Amino acid sequence: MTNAPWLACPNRRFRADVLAGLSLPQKRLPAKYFYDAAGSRLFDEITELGEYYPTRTELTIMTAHAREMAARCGPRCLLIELGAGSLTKVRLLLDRLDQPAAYAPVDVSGEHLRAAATALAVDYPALDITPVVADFTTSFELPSVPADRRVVYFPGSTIGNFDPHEADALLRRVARIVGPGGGLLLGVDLRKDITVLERAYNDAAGVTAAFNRNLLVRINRELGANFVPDTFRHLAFYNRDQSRIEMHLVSTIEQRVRVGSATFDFRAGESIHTENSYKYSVSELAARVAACGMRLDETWTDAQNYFAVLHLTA
Ligand code: AVJ
Repeated sequence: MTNAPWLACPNRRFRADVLAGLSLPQKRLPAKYFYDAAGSRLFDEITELGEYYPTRTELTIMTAHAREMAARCGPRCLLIELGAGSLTKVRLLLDRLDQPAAYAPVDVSGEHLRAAATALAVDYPALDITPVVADFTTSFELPSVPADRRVVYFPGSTIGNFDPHEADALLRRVARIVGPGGGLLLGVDLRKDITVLERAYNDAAGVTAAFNRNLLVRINRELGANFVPDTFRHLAFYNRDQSRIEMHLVSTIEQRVRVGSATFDFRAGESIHTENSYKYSVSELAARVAACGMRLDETWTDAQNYFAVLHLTA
């Protein structure tokens, strides 16, 4: 396992993004900042909730079809995982891959990634594991190992966190990273009954609310702000026109908040838009992906058609 010395000045970028986002007429914060150590733990808790079907459903699909997926990846592939998190799903793939050249999980949450990679190395002693601590929406360095093919594994419907034009840009970058003939194994949450969608982001135990508010806790700690998280209410709903779940933090009172030396005023009821989670249909996604230079090779889904895993070729 090698170390990742890059990721320069992460706080400066965080500060700039927060100040810019809170200055917009509709205040917003980038969802990628949810994943500090506490946020990553809370997200792992979300994946265990009864209401949150995506992780469980994707795991079911992966379990049922891991052999075919690994066969599609081919022998001696370099597997690059984007937004790797806790490295749970990839094990199903690693168990079936034919002599993988290396595995490079990429994630912004450095501590969390390193701990997960260390645990993975215990179970896969022969595997070359190179964790890359980086924001995969910017350029990052990959290990230069000889491989027959490069495959990007992008599970969890993280693609859903990107606005359509950003998703296109990311898909084009993936096509470039893997090169002609390379692959993309993409997990995506599908459109479905709105009550099922909304329940998944409004769990009874309040874990998603805590996950959402933790962003303010993180801003307080890392940027010297004085948010009172309890004065912000968790709001999550499905926006039909945009086919997306929106998460917001709604100020319950009129207040002024300081972030470093800047101040921001909130009206009672004013929100910070913290996340979009777009829901796709397979045909729409296939069209998007085709426009980005890849073709749909295979689709696997669950019995309820809640979630899909796609194999695409660049
Ligand atoms: C990590 C993108 C899959 O959109 O469902 C879970 C994160 N946000 N609950 C999602 C999330 C609120 C999430 N993904």
